[in-house]
Amino acid sequence: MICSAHIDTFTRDFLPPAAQWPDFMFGLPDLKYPDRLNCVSELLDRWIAIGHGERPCAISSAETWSYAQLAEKVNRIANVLTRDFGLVPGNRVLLRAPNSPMMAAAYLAVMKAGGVVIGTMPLLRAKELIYALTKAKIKFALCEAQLAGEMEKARTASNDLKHIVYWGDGAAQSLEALMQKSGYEDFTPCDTAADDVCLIGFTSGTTGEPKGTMHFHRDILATCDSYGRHVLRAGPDDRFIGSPPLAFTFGLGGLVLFPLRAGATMILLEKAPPDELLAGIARHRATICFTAPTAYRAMLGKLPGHDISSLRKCISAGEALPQATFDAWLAATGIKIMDGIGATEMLHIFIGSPEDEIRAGSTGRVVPGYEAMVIDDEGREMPPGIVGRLAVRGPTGCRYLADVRQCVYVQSGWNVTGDTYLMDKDRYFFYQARSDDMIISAGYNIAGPEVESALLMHPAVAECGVVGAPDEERGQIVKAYVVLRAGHNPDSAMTRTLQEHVKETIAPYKYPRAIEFVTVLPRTQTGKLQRFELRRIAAENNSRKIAS
Ligand code: 3UK
Repeated sequence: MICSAHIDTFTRDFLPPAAQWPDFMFGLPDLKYPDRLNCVSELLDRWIAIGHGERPCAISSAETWSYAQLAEKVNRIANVLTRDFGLVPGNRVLLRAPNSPMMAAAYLAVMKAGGVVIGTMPLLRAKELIYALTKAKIKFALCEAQLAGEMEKARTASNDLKHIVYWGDGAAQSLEALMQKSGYEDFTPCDTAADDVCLIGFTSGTTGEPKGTMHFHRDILATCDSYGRHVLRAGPDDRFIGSPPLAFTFGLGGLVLFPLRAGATMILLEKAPPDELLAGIARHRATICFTAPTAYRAMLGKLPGHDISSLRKCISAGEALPQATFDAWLAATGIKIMDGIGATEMLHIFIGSPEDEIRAGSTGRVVPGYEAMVIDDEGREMPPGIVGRLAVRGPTGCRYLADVRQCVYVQSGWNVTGDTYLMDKDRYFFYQARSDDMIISAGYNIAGPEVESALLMHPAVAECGVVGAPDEERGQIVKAYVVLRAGHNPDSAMTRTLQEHVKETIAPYKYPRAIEFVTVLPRTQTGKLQRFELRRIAAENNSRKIAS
């Protein structure tokens, strides 16, 4: 029995019962961690100890911190939390800020002090903050002052939250002011167990209430030592940039954990819409970019005028990377985008291949350290070539905070992500759809993303979303919502052109019988297409049609 360092045992008390855990696998030699482990010692302090302290670590538009400077900020924040506010190991701390070196420092400080960090997206409203505060019984918050509005509203409505410390406003009691005390520059890492919880990632909650996924100190290193080391393969000269918020584990891994594990540099942009991401890559000579497929598409139109020759690796996740996007990016930049599927439950990417093994149209092969298979509705493993549900297990996995949906995600020791996949004989995985996004039209199963990929191959299409619309005769029909590129007309001739294009590209029965032209598509803060929203619109339109 490993001895927890948590004095506040809340996260341990609300872990799922052992029988509902996924199987964890540590076969890879890189994944053998000692029983006592604080991930921040490994990610950050180790570099100082081996003389890497003067290397650039965190860059924002305003400043550059070396490894030693970041480590000192982390120590100072950890001292403020424990000495000024009485944080004890196991306490939860909510963070609220745009991506910035200070936000990264706050993440690391909470974990170094043995606390449990809960990052939140800047756009969240008080209602969503209160949900997290209540669900995870959070007493402390660190917040960038510009985001105080919703934070204060949440404070009044929360029984749990006792202390909010702001930074960035120059106030006498600001976090920076408190950090200045002498003696705060050093902090001994809390002697946590490898399996003490250090992070709760909330899922985006597109289907019901957000779920809190709990991750251990060892999980933080495991994602770096599986995907990071074996697929991404970054080095100390790499400079990481990207758009996902750190509150989204895709962003935390890609912009903080992987760079630190490699001794590299993180470039943290407060806002990274396509223009600013491109400008950031050029200005800071970024070498590795993490973002979503839509952002690669949007950047394609804006490449002229930006010198992105420093870039050597591009990673895409969050939703499927259509082949048209892969091809266009390769043609424009010479870089093969590395697609990878990850999930908040799994912490980061578990299927995805290094550049030299990429096959266009496939998410890739399983990441070393993980196992993946396609199963049928009864949970039986399917041979190559059969479409079914994706199941995965490895060093990380799903542990929901007090949530009955644990038994939906974890079945017989496997994490069942809710995605439909096909694996070929070479063990490459091909994404089909979210299991609940399959369109069933006149008895045919049609995967919306496949129709989207076909549409995106047409030069007139900028963005699109394909869902099932209710239809009396066929049950559902394939309906496409299309954003056209500038200079193309949203008329019936275009509808026919696109329908013909799909029929010529994939099996004709999959063509969109209805096409609606729109100017934007509904997306989550993490860049995912909100298909449920399109389905709702499609169903509403339909009932209006029936009524009229
Ligand atoms: C979908 C993909 C096809 C898939 C995430 C990388 O997206 C992340 O986490 P979420 O919890 O969503 C998980 C679900 O998103 N998805 C993600 N990547 C792909 N579908 N191709 C992909 N490449 O439905 C999955 O089940 O928001 C991604 C790293 C960390 C993450 N949290």
